[in-house]
Amino acid sequence: MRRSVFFVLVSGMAACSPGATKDSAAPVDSGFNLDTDLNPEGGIFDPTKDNDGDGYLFADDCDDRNPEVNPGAFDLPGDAIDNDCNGKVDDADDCQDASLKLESWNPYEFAQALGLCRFTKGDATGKAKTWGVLDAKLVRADGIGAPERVQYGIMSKLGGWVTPREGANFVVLSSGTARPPSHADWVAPRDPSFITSSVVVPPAGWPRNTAGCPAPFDKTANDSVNLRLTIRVPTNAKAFSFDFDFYSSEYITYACSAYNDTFVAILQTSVAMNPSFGGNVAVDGLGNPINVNSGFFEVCSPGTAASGTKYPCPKGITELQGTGFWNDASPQDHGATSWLQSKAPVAPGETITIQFMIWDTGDHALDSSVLIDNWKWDVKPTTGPDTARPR
Ligand SMILES: [Ca+2]
Ligand SMILES: [Ca+2]
Ligand SMILES: [Ca+2]
Ligand SMILES: [Ca+2]
Repeated sequence: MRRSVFFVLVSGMAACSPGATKDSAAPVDSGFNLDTDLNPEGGIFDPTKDNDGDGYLFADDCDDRNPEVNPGAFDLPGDAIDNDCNGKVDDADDCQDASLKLESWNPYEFAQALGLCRFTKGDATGKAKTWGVLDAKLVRADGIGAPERVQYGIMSKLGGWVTPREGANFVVLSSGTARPPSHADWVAPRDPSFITSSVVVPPAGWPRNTAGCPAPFDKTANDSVNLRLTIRVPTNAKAFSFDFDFYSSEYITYACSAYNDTFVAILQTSVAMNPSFGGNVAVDGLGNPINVNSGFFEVCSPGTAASGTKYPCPKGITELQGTGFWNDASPQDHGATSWLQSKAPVAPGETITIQFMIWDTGDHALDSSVLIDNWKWDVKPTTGPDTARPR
């Protein structure tokens, strides 16, 4: 009876008690004792305080005995608990991103297309202090300046085969044009390539190449675009994941050269990560970046690069059709990774910054693009960052 009594007494103070509807008709136990009945450990339970130490007072917290349940948590699907105290059990955020437009220039809509559609403020308190996006910007690789508008877009499909991993849309960033070949502003990623005059300084440690391939000639990020998000992490999240699909026109002629473009996702977190990763969480298990030299580059026509590297291309070229990363006369030009999933650690409740960015390395030609989608929080810690094929 302890549980039933608890919910009867607090029903007017905490609107989102799990099980409140089911239990509220139960008879009141006249022998109720505030100190011993409410706290399962038998300690003092104080309705004026934050009894579980999760940063949310009893009045704001729908389960003040469980630090994993509060208005700052994300609602974990399938556990039959209203983890985020919004009164609905197991309700995932519906990003309702179907109405977003290809040519959007609102960075918050790019977060929404990714699957991040809870927005909050840095000075929020009490129940209003939820997890969510605090700030969103579309900038160059140095975190300032404005990319050309055609370098970013929101798409529901690319070519004949590539569709979202979550919701109705995904984000596209490009060192060329983030437009389908049917669009008036599209420029072929190779011959001629999309070329701007933008040359900026990338994050510390970049650009770099895969071990065994030539280092970049210069240390600049050319024609860069950077979706920069500042996010308050849910109080119950220890990791997050996102999906991406990297395309490059460098295959196969320029594979393993000093020109290789890389997609990076630079994470700023309080969790210690392997410093050799250069802050990048879109890495394989060895810390290698995702580029034309990655073992994940499997959507292509088989060949051997000038470096001697063999590309078995087990996923074939079907996914390239209609994407613009395609040459009827020479199917061995262009390739992609297909959808991959990266996972990285965070500390519960902290504020992180993640910068999804891509640029041309070595010059401004031979463009690369990346599709990004399906942001998800995880209550389980990860040993990553690491990248794998999603299930
Ligand atoms: Ca609390
Ligand atoms: Ca909920
Ligand atoms: Ca839940
Ligand atoms: Ca370019």
